[in-house]
Amino acid sequence: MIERTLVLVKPDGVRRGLVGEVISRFERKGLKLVALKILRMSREKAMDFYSVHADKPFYKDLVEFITSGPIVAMVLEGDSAISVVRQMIGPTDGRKAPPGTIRGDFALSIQENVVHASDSPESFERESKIIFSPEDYVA
Ligand code: FUP
Repeated sequence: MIERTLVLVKPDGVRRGLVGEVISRFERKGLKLVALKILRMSREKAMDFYSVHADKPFYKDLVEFITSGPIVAMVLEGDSAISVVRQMIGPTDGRKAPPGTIRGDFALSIQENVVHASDSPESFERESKIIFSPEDYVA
């Protein structure tokens, strides 16, 4: 089934110059970019974006981190895009993520793990609306 998913290159990935690497991996896989922007998340949007983690001990740090610098946000489209992209980024903890995944190849941290990707169609619907407007998408 053709799906869309949201990917963020987080502030650590942008600072380290990994934007091209991340986009390139998804393009080579065959996923299509349908929206793309660079932005700095406001505190309000970050709190909303990570609201599912509001009761977790790491929530405050997570909001601080995602607002610490510019991020690159994109919407990718393709067959089973949500699960394909989740496989390509690897598990949350960069130390445990297998080589060949983005986090496995570029992260050694659970917080500074280079990328975010939606984990379900419902997450995509909610998260993408925080960042993109309908006019940001290619026709
Ligand atoms: P993921 O879906 O793999 O991005 O991971 P989660 O939704 O479980 O967590 C969201 C973000 O919270 C992670 F990217 C990093 C952060 N986090 C921590 O900082 N500490 C933790 O113990 C778990 C997650």
